[in-house]
Amino acid sequence: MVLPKVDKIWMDGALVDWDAAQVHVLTHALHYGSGVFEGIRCYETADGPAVFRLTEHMERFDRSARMLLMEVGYSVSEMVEAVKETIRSNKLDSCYIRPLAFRGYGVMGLDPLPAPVNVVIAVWPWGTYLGEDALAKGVEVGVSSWRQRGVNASPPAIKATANYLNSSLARIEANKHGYEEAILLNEDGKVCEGTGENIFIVKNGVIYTPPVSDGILEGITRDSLMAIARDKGIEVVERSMVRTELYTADEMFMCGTAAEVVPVRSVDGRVIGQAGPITMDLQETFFRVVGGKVPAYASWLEHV
Ligand code: PPE
Repeated sequence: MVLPKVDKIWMDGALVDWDAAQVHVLTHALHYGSGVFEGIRCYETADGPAVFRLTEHMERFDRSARMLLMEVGYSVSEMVEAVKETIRSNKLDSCYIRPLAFRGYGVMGLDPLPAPVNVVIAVWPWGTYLGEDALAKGVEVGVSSWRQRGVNASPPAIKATANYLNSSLARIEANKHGYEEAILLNEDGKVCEGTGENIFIVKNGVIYTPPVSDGILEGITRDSLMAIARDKGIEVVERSMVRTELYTADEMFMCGTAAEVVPVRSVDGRVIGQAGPITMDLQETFFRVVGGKVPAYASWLEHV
């Protein structure tokens, strides 16, 4: 997406003008991918803008940083407040939110620990992620020739900037082959995730999704949809799955903060079909939840 420009960016504790949020070319993270980030969405509700599961996102940010021994310097609750302040200062009703902590300027070499850490929060309007028709009509995806790394190499559970090299390789390939998104298998050949989404299939009324131990990012949208589905009385099973199970699924969908809930129409040209009833029911409930229309899930919304 071409980045739209808003007014202010939060940088190391203060709001600065969008154009002033700059770093030196010798910033450690530019050379070694030494950063952690989050992707969060703020939605318009009847009670004003509300951020979906903001605290959980900032807790994951904190866990990512701690796994890399990175001192963010702000607590989870300070980051939560800073996100709200950034949205307010830009006067946005809905937006995408990108907190990022990275190793800064002053040190080179592969030991990152001596480098200073910078923290920023940017917000901008971000509409649909996988194209205009994706939410209603679904997308066509292909299994990538690139593999998701094993859990002992650049662990997928850490939302690190460096990890997205692999996602980008897979996305480039998928797009060049005419698919809207890629599915990554892990080194054991198990189905893992999309380049920026978790995966679900539906078979005989049961929902299946790969477990964290197969090397996925533990998505907050994934967690939300599992809870919503179980509350509807639908069985949800976390278990390993293989490529051919995707081909023979009754329904398939992907989910993530940016992508939201997207039906999958085909995998490697094997037609699954139009968006299925369970997929669309979950998608419809998801959008009502994030829009503040379902009281049972009100605690997931943090008002700005
Ligand atoms: N897997 C990966 C690899 C991933 O990047 C995401 C989010 C997910 C699963 C879903 O996680 P969650 O957002 O908590 O439900 N991808 C973010 C980055 C997208 C981007 O292009 O940048 C996002 O959706 O914000």
